[in-house]
Amino acid sequence: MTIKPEPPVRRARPALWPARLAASAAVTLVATLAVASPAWAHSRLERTDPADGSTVTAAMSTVTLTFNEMVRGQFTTVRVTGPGKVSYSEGHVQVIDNDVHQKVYPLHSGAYTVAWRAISADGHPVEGQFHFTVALPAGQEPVAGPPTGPAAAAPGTGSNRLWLWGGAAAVVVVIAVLAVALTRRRAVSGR
Ligand SMILES: [Cu+2]
Repeated sequence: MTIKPEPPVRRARPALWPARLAASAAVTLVATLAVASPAWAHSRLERTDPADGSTVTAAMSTVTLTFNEMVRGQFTTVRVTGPGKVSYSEGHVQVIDNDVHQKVYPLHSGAYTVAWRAISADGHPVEGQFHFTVALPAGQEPVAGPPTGPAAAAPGTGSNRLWLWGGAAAVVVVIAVLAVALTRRRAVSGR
């Protein structure tokens, strides 16, 4: 009596490979986005008017940011926040060559933060902020100011990353749907 050895059980699960492939592709993509996104920032802020840390002693109507290259006007924002967290930005930015101009309401004496966000010529977002102080001579405080109300959240804070993650999530969903479709097809066709 001979005992035939059992053939090794092959637990082939071909229906799973598209899902695994898709999952690893999705993980790679998300990791790439998360790691690479800050490094894509190509446009660089070279100087500002008023300069970072400077003190302004006369009335001014425009804040100017000069970049090393032209930035896109669309989606480029400059929020000038002053005393009482009030936004002094008036209207949208105007982009002329490498300069981004932001009109401001008459500035009162106090500390100001300029939070900016720009889209590089190559489409990559960059952002940052700088500060300046307004110290007007006695009797020269403007009567009018910006419309009252607390400034909204600084532009670009988080929203840029949120957008990236949203895009990555959408890609993952699409890949997952494709993987399910592939798996179904294999199952129906009897592998
Ligand atoms: Cu870039």
